[in-house]
Amino acid sequence: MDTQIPAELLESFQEYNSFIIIGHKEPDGDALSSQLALASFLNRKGKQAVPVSPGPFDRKEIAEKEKLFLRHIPETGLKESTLIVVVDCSTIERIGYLAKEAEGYRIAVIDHHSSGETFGDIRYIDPKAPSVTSMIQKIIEAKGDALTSTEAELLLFGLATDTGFFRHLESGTGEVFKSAGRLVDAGASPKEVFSEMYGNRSLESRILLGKLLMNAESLCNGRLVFVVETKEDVSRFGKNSRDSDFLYQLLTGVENVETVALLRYESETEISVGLRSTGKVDVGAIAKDLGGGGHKKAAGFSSGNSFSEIKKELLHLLCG
Ligand SMILES: [Mn+2]
Repeated sequence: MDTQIPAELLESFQEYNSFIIIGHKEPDGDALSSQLALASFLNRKGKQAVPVSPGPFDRKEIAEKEKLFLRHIPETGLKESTLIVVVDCSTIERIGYLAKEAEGYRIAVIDHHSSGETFGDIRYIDPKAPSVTSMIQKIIEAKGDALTSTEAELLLFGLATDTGFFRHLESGTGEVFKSAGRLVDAGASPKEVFSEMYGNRSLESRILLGKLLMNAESLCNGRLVFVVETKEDVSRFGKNSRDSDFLYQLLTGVENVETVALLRYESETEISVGLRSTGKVDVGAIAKDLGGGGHKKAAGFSSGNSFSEIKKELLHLLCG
C-alpha cells in the first residue's frame, strides 16, 4: 500500500497563493525536475511559484537548467502567505545556506528517502516512491489534472535519473511503468530524456573514466571496488568531466562485487565519498554512520580525512 498524499498538503496548495520550491544542494535530475514540474503546475493554477536552488549545477545533464532557478529566496516580507516546499531532502541541511533564509516560513516536505530527520510542518514522505517526481506526478493527477508535455518531460527525466533509467527497479513495480506510460502519452520522449541524461559528453569525460578504471582497486576478495579521483585528476579534467553514474554502472557489473566506493577530491579540506551497493550491503546505513545519508543502494558522505584514512574506515566497515 503506498503512502497517500496528506490532505493537509493538498489543502495548502489551494490556500496559499505564493510558493517557494526548494531542492537540495548539488542538485540532481530528480530534485530539479520535481521543483520545476511542481512550480509549473501551481503557476498554471493561478498561483505564484518560484523554484530556488542552492546549486552548484555541476552535473553535465542539468547545467542547462541553471537559468530556471533563483539562488536565493526573494525578500518579499510575505512569510505568512508563502509556503516553502522542500523536495528530495532527508534533512534541512541538504538545502545548504537556504535553510537560514527559510527560517520563519511554514515548510512542507516532499521526499522519498528512508533515513533522515523529521523537519517541516507538513510532511509527505514515501520511501517506496522511486523518485520525488513520481510523488509530484501523483499530486498533479490527484485532482484529475492533465499533465502538460513540459511537465511530463520533466517528470520522466526525474524518474529516469533516480531509477538509472529503470534498471534499479525490481519486480512488483508495475505501477511505476504505468505512471511512466502516462508521461509518455502526455508528450515525454524516452529517447530525448535518454540523450539528455547520457549524451552530449566531452571526450575528456571518457578519458577521465578510463583513467579511473585503470586505477580501480579490488578489495575484500573482490567484494569492494575502490576508486579515487585525485586532486591532479580534478585539475587536469575539471569537475565538469565527472560522469559517476556511468562509472558506477560499469563497476557494479563486476563479478562478486557488493560495494563500489568512489572517493573524489573536492577541496583541500573535503573529500566526497559516493557508495553504491549491488543489494547485499546497506550503504545508506554506512553513509549515515559516517555523517552522510542516502538510500540502501546509493548513498554518500563528505569527509575531512585523507584518502587512506577513509579507505581504512571503509575496509573496517565493509570487510571486517
Ligand atoms: Mn530523489
